[in-house]
Amino acid sequence: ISRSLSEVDRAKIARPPAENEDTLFGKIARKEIPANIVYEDDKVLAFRDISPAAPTHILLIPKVRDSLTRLNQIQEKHKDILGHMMWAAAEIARNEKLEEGWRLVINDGPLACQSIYHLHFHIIGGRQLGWPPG
Ligand code: IU
Repeated sequence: ISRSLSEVDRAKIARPPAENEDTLFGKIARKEIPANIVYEDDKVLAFRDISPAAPTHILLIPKVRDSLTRLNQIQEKHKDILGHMMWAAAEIARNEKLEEGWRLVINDGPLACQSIYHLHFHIIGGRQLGWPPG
């Protein structure tokens, strides 16, 4: 059973998302399901990762996915929201007092283990991080 479950998981990860296909993060952005929100404005939402990889592990998403499924798919029209997300990430890191060091991660696509196709930045810190990542 565990083998077939992991095959299902792998299939989900590998499957290219349809543009109109909703994700968990769409539901969180619309407040249809709860999340531990740490930052919000009209464009973006940030909440704590349910399975944290470090003492601070926050996910930052655009509220409207538009066609922002993964970084590989960005278009010129997304430049403003991407700049805003970078600014918000730094603001959140400052709020979390991560000035000694933190990491901004985007897992882009199957080989990078992207599992949810609504663009998200991982804000990770609060401990000594290793390099290179796995
Ligand atoms: P990834 O880069 O697509 O692999 O990141 C997805 C993240 O979403 C991952 O760190 C999960 O722990 C996290 N997550 C979550 O916070 N809440 C959930 O209900 C689910 C995944 I499913």
